[in-house]
Amino acid sequence: MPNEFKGKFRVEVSPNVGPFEVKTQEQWHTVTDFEALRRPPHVVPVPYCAAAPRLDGDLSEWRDVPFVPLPLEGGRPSSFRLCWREEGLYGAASVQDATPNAFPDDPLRRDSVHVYIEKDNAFSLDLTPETLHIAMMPAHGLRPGECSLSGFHAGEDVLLPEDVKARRALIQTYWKPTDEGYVIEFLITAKALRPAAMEPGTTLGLMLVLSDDGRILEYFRSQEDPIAWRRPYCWGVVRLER
Ligand SMILES: [Ca+2]
Ligand SMILES: [Ca+2]
Repeated sequence: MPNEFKGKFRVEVSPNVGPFEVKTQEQWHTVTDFEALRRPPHVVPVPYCAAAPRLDGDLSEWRDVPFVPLPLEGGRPSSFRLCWREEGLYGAASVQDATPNAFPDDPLRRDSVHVYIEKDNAFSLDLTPETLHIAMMPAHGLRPGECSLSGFHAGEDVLLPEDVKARRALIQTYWKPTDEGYVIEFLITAKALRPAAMEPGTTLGLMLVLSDDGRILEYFRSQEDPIAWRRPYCWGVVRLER
């Protein structure tokens, strides 16, 4: 049993709880599949987009961008697309949902698109200052426009300022109802992604979650875990390519 994992976590055998536990900072995590920590995740390329997508709910400019695969669930991915430019990471979600709803106070149990990013792609065992989580939801009143948003940085609700101008400097979104459900287009700006550089070769830990009335329809991640949301080593990996 190694005493070190990736040079930053202490791994100790615990005779009391399961096979062993991993200690990060002040918390203990029981790890039942230690080999999984070493398993290289599926790396998904993110293409460069020559022209900036317009955040307007029209996804025609995404036509040639492949859908983000679902490494664990299999099946045909049909919701998420990503591309990047110097100004940040763009995304589009096309969601089939007969009952789009808007309950921004409870994003995990309602209709929502979640983006989790580990900016240093360190496969950390817990949230760190380099992780962020953005939840995008159909907005109040179900009128097209900016999404209802909540955002967390390192597990704390400090990512998205109340001030609209300051918030748009970090995250820009647009949502629109469609015949099948709704679409969301977003830009997570380079500023929000620092210190990750917007250049070819940059890798980001990434988890995408699509939730319909609290039921998860699609997941982009590399490992199953009931609390994957706070375990970046379970997330997938994307690489910016040109
Ligand atoms: Ca568009
Ligand atoms: Ca719904």
